[in-house]
Amino acid sequence: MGKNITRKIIERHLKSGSMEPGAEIGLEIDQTLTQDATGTMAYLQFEAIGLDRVKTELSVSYVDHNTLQMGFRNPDDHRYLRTVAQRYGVIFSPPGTGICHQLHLENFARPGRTLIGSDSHTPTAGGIGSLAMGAGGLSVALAMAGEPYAISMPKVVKVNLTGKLTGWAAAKDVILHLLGKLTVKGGVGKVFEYAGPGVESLSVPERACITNMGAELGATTSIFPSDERTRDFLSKMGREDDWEELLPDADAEYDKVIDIDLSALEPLVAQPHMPDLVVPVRELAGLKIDQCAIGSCTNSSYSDLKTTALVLDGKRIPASTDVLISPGSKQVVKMLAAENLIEPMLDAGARMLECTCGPCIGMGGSPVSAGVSVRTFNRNFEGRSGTQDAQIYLASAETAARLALEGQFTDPATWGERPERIELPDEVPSIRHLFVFPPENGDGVEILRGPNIVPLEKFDKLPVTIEAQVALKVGDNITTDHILPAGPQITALRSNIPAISEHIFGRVDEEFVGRIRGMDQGVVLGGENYGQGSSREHAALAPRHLGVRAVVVKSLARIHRANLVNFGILPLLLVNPEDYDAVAQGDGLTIPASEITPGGTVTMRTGSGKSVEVTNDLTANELEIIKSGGLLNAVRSRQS
Ligand code: MIC
Ligand code: SF4
Repeated sequence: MGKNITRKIIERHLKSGSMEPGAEIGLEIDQTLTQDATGTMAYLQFEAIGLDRVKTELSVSYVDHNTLQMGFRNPDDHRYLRTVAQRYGVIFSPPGTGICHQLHLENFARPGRTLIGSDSHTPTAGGIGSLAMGAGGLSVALAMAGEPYAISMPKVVKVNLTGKLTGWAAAKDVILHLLGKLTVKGGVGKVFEYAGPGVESLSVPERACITNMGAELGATTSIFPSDERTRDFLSKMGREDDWEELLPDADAEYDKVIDIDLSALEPLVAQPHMPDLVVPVRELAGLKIDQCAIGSCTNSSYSDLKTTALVLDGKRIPASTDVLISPGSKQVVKMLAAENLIEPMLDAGARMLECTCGPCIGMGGSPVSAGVSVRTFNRNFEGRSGTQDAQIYLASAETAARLALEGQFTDPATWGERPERIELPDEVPSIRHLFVFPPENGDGVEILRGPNIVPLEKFDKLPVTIEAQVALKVGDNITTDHILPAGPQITALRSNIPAISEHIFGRVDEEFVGRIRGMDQGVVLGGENYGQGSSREHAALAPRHLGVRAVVVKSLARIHRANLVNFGILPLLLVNPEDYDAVAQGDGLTIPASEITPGGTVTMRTGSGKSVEVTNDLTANELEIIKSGGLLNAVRSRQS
């Protein structure tokens, strides 16, 4: 049987398990990345494992999410990250150098390698042919300790690209098109592997835009082949030696095929408040726009921003539209500066921000009340921008720049010629000297911690029977932004679980924390696709700190499910989805935890005597972890 590239990489890295879709496999991990908002916890956990040095081929710690440094917490975290990286052999990327995924693509990602990152958009590196997956911080800590990363063997979907992008259609429209078709849970358990004659028409940054936002499909990851265009990109980045060819066999088999004719795509936009509510831009003509934000790990490459500059050149943005631009890396800024492309953006009235996530995670740049904001980002969940009633639309850089000039949605048919599609210049300036490389031996490095960095707590084992109350009942598609909001104030508490726990579900129900504190143990009842979105393990760790012992839902998102397991929370699935209606917030629940077996069914009883059947999709290993009170306990007991 001919092999696809996903299978080829998995086969090379397989440590345990069989490659049958759905079976648990253990993968050797070559590279890891962390970012500041999830990184402090990941390195505290790595320290708790007790090794002297990371065991990976390459590990990088980026600081890009919270660089506002309002008060001591943030800078304390950054200093901890710098010193802990030096101590254990991790490369450190200082605040402002760039967004982790953009920097990793430019500087470190390699075709054929495995990468896990404590950020859900780690699949960006799939654009260069890495098998790159988002994970919780603890999973990344264990990978740095040389442990295999456990996932369920994904199905592989071939996305067969034909034709070529035309007019104002961009790579972003490829992934928006897929999201509109498949929805935010359409990718669960799958890898999207791009293939077909249309692949070669896309540059590596365009491919990376597509694999980046594959995260919004709920996919395990997305990947492109490594071909001559990949080689060209790596050689321009001064890394031709990192190239290897990685193509599917001519007779490669896939679990499913989806065809996309690139020539037929038009500019698309995702409407509030989900990335899958996709419509053509033309359908919104006439809607006034208060803000445009261009950047984020999806669309902050040199080609995105050069296109933006060319669209804005010589024009003036209306004063009623605020335009913010955050480049993906200092390398991008240097290239734009070298070609005098910053001036047209400034002259048009746009604001240049630091090379960070910025408005994407609500770090400033919040829209006006009920404001319409067109963003080149990947998520438009309600409230994520920092303005609860803002209306966030997601589009490509060219669409956002063009709409910024109009101050309202217009039909792309009226936009005239688009600027030429941008290729990297032959000479790309390096910023490699800005990374802090670790010494050969970090023994003498002192790790500096501020008062915001609170040591990890030890969790108890799963009780034989969970006697709990339903602390909260929520609906479908609950995101980790609902569970733990982002923004500068709350993200500054990522290294302090007791403090950040005060904000759990704060945006959904302000009473939640007070209520669960009054209970011995709590359960969260949810609908479909519970925990979609970010990889922040705090969305499992902090609820566990507050006493959540189980979530009972219709279905779960992959990374959040893994985080629940890592912190000893039972992820239970309703056997009959209609039982969701039979259980109310505040109901007592008795769960016979010790009777739970992998894939088995048990009966929960409610306070009013109703029986509700729940099952699970846990492996024996995962169940063992939960019973031990979480992965760190399980690893400690395996080591003793
Ligand atoms: C996000 O885009 O939601 C984030 C912020 O990058 C998160 C990580 C985090 O919450 O720290 C993610 O995508 O994993
Ligand atoms: Fe940063 Fe936004 Fe990308 Fe998350 S999605 S890594 S917040 S730019």
